[in-house]
Amino acid sequence: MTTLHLVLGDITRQRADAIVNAANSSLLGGGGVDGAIHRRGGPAILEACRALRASSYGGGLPTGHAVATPAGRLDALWVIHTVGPVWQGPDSDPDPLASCYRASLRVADDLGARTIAFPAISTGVYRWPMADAARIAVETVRTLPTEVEEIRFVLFDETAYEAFARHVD
Ligand code: AR6
Repeated sequence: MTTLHLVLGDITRQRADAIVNAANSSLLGGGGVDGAIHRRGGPAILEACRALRASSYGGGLPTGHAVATPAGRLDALWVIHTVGPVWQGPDSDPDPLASCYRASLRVADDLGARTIAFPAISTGVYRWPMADAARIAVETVRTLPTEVEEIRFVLFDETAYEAFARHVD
């Protein structure tokens, strides 16, 4: 059985088997969650990302895909990097965003992770409206078969928390 939890806070302060990073396709860092994860997790994460770029992901990680690295100094075993889509307006296809959650959970299952912490992917620099992103996130993880026992959404502010709370009992 999988339980869903919402937490208001900083994802880099979470303890979980896997922490999900809202990365970009370069895997080489950025702002927002990505910057915070690399800062607190230390250079081991970037080193592992560089190794991925030099091997399986020479062209970068495509949107909607996910890949794991060690978590460095974070209180986690792995960071699962996924690349959200950039909001292109009301006609934006929601599937790549749903795919980030599906792919991340698949990677978590492959790793044997039992707890996973997600940020609100695409809702910062990539501008996806929070209400819509929250609905997509919760509906996607709810309907996916997984061995993960706890899925935690870590929301950075009250607006994000409330948007997710609307979809979680
Ligand atoms: N903990 C939890 N949530 C956070 C944190 C944190 N420490 N910091 C920000 N948020 P973003 P994106 C929230 O921009 O939209 C990067 O430069 C934030 O308020 O991190 O997928 C990457 O390298 C927002 O609600 O990710 C990419 O280039 C949510 O996390 C690009 O940004 C996601 O914001 C990815 O953009």
